[in-house]
Amino acid sequence: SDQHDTVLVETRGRVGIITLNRPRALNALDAATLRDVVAAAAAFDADPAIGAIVLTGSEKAFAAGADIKEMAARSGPEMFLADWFAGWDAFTRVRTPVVGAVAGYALGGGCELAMMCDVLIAADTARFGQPEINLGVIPGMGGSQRLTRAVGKAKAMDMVLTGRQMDAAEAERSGLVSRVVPAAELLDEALRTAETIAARPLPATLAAKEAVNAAFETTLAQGVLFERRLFHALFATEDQKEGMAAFAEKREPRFTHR
Ligand code: CO8
Repeated sequence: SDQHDTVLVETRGRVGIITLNRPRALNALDAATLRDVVAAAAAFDADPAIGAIVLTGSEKAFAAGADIKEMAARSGPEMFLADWFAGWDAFTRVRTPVVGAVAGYALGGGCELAMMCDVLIAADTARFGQPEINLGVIPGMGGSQRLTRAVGKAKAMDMVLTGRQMDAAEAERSGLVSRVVPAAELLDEALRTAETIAARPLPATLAAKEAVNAAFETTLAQGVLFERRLFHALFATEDQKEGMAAFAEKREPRFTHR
């Protein structure tokens, strides 16, 4: 396992694991964490031996927000000229599917980072919130947009305007997370899910992620057309031929691209 300043990076089979590791700051996301998470994710993305990524934190906190102490004294022009938080966009450009595994606090930037993951699994201890309003600001890493798309206007307005937290059950009810599991099973469940994804034919996996993400960027007609063209393109892959032949022959497929 590889040591960075703010994250632990390891691989298990075809799964790359990134663990936020600033326990004394409840994994608050400072500039060094941004650098390390993006670098680790990009390295896994470039590694053909990795088919899925798990991003997780600690038992107590996935991440308790952007690092407030790092930002507190900055001026408006400084924030603007540094384009504070823009670096996180690189995390959303990772093509390899990312499974987020959240236990404890996912607040502010922590909630926003969780929402950048593709599949989000929560421990029953997870708490999600956008408390920035209590600091005199608003979400700055996409929360007002991704939370609204995830849970709709009613819940998003409620959370962003009051700063109140959602527990894991409400997060699942609201469609913010894919599944809730007992805290002791969180990492196993996330790893199993990532292994499942990593075992699927890679061209279809990458196309599937692009197609779902297109739903957030396009009209319905454009999105449906984009999906259909990707679907057609997959007929140019060995894995489509093998997958459909294996079905007809009632045997397990042997995929080329994984
Ligand atoms: N930034 C920096 N340090 C933090 C953060 C954070 N977001 N969250 C916790 N820490 C630090 C604490 O300061 C404390 O450090 P120290 O021991 O040196 O005092 C340590 O982590 C442990 O935290 P607590 O002692 O507070 O632990 P508790 O268990 O008592 O409380 C809470 C846990 C409820 C999560 C509490 O820590 C908390 O409320 N944290 C802040 C939550 C928050 O507001 N998050 C949103 C951050 S803002 C954001 O993400 C979007 C951008 C907005 C810009 C804001 C500019 C000012």
